[in-house]
Amino acid sequence: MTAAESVLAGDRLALSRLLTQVENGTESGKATLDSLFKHTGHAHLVGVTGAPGTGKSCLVSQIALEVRKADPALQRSVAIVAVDPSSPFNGGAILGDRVRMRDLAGDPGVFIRSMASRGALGGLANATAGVVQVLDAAGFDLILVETVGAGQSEVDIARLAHTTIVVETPGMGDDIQAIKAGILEIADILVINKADRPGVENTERALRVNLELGYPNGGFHTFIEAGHASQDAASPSLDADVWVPPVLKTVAIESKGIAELVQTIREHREYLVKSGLLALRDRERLNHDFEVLLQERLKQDWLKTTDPSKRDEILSLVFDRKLSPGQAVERLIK
Ligand SMILES: Nc1nc2c(ncn2[C@@H]2O[C@H](COP(=O)(O)OP(=O)(O)O)[C@@H](O)[C@H]2O)c(=O)[nH]1
Ligand SMILES: [Mg+2]
Repeated sequence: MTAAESVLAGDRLALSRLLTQVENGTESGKATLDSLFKHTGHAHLVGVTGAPGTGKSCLVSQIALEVRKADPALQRSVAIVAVDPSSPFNGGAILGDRVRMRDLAGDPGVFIRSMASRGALGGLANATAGVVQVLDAAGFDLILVETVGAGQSEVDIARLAHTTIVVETPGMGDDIQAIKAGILEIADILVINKADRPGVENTERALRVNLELGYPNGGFHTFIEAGHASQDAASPSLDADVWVPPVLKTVAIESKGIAELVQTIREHREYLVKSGLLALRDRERLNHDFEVLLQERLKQDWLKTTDPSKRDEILSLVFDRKLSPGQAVERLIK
């Protein structure tokens, strides 16, 4: 059996090995990923982002537990990817909660993976995209990706995910901070975790006020999405109701609010399917991946046929302000 066949057959060891290869960007990993691509497109991808310590790991494992127990007949499988090099998934809350850890770990329908490295060429975002693709091909119905909310990674995860959950805690979202971070622009669902703590009402009010600023006509996201949409069949139907991100309260360590959160994820997916946005986002993401690879490939090919000393020579003219970067590129290409 090839590695791809083993993964498709549900071999967990083969899956782990492949994920390591994909993370490290090895040639055989890439080749297997290519051969698995036609099996992707089935999973629902949920990104969970927020500041360190907001309870993302707790929430993610609670969501997994809820999905596994909610509808046993469906046997929906869940994969968790933790993208937080500073605090691996098993180093945080999960270990502090051994009973639930055991629940998850003993469940063959749940697979947990921490991104061990920062990713080889193309960085963490690229490595994460590959890992998610493998898990999708391996047949997981729901893939939860936990990332630390820090600038670019949030945007990357929003591009990757169908549903982006932004996690706040009381005392964190009380000012205009949330908007500054551009967080509301990527949130499909806002969660105030640690709702057992004081100040929940303030956080909730602040988030709602910010949301109203973002949705003056109730159409913030629609506007953004429509800007990307071409006039083809995948354009979202204008009749579809606009999705205004709901604000939910949870206490992850007490499993409170989790069923509602899972229900909201389900509703968001239904909304995406009905409005045509699911297909649109999928196309946008694949288009982006294609563009990135094309650029990288053309650059690599070009570098192979170019004398590096010529490049340095022209670059030094830029350093001396004799050429602009634009002029330097033109001269080098000619
Ligand atoms: N009081 C309270 N503590 C929580 C809640 N959820 C998580 N925590 C605690 O917050 C800490 C950080 O949680 P963790 O899931 O590791 O946060 P992450 O860094 O966002 O992944 C842990 O000590 C958790 O036990 C909650 O709802 N209420
Ligand atoms: Mg964590």
